[in-house]
Amino acid sequence: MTTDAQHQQHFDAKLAADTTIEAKDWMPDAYRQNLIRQIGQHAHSEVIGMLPEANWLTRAPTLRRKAVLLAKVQDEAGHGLYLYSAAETLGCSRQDIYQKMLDGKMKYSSIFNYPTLNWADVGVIGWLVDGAAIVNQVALCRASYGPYARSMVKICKEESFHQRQGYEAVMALAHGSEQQKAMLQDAINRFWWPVLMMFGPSDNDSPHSAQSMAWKIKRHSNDELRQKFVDNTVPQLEALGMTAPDADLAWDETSGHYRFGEIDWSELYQVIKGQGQCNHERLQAKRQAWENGAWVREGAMAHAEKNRTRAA
Ligand code: BYC
Repeated sequence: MTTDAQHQQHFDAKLAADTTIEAKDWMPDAYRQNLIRQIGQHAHSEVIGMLPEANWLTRAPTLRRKAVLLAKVQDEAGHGLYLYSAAETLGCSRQDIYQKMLDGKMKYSSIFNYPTLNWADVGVIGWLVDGAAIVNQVALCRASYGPYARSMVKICKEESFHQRQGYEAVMALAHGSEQQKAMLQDAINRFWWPVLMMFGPSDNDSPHSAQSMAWKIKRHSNDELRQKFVDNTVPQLEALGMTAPDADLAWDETSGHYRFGEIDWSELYQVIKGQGQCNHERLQAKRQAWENGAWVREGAMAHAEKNRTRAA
């Protein structure tokens, strides 16, 4: 008979050999719960993340921009689906974690609690928000849990398209009228710091990081990924002729990285606690959509039941 100690030994050996853990493999319960937490939050972020951009679907400046944005928003729903499916392989129910999100008992990314006030915000989301998401998710392609890592590979390919369409949209504004340039700078000013907060609290204040890194779910710490994002993005900002709202942002020859100012952590914690500008509005929109979709779920379930009875 295999004992828990032997199971644990086998699990540890797989992690040490960088072999993925699969759904049917034995895994410590804390590893399973931690994954449900992270993947669930990640899935919720994808579907809540559709809302700020969807706000501009009816007001996109051209038909081409509208078609591109529609495709992007639809991609985000697809990302949610891959991630809810990955979470389900761990034994949780999709409906249960979705309900926890609707009840405010499970988190989603802080970034989606900021409003999209003008068209430039949509470009900035593609460029900066998806840009930050890629830095985080490329690392997750090597997460130790197979279904999560594989979903990340497909998601990263699509995010990469999203990031480029965002950059193309902001480039058009950066080469436009003085009014368009001002609109873009305003969007960057509002989104810059919240985007840096997407990477989570600093390493010293991140309760999950050490264990998640030991389990090889996270391959880099929150601060490492944040730094990588800043290093990637500042040259893009300069190419656009725009600035970041950070007087301390400067190239540091010695470290070979950009130095940046102190993040207002109290703002991140306020937003995470549900007290951001749009927390209430976002959850309200999702609750409403859930209620409005009741007839679709009932119809789909009745259809499935009918097929089951026929097959029996
Ligand atoms: N916002 O110990 P920590 C997208 C929470 S969607 C909210 O560092 P961890 C897109 C954290 O969950 C892409 N909560 O945690 C979609 C934890 O709370 P609990 C979204 C945050 O897990 C549509 C507590 O704070 N990407 O790109 O080791 C349109 C302590 O933190 C945040 C993902 O979801 C935050 N920013 O590390 C456009 C990536 N930061 O559970 C674009 C997947 C921290 O103890 N997730 N918290 O209650 C991760 O990589 C990790 O979960 C994090 C946090 C780096 C976010």
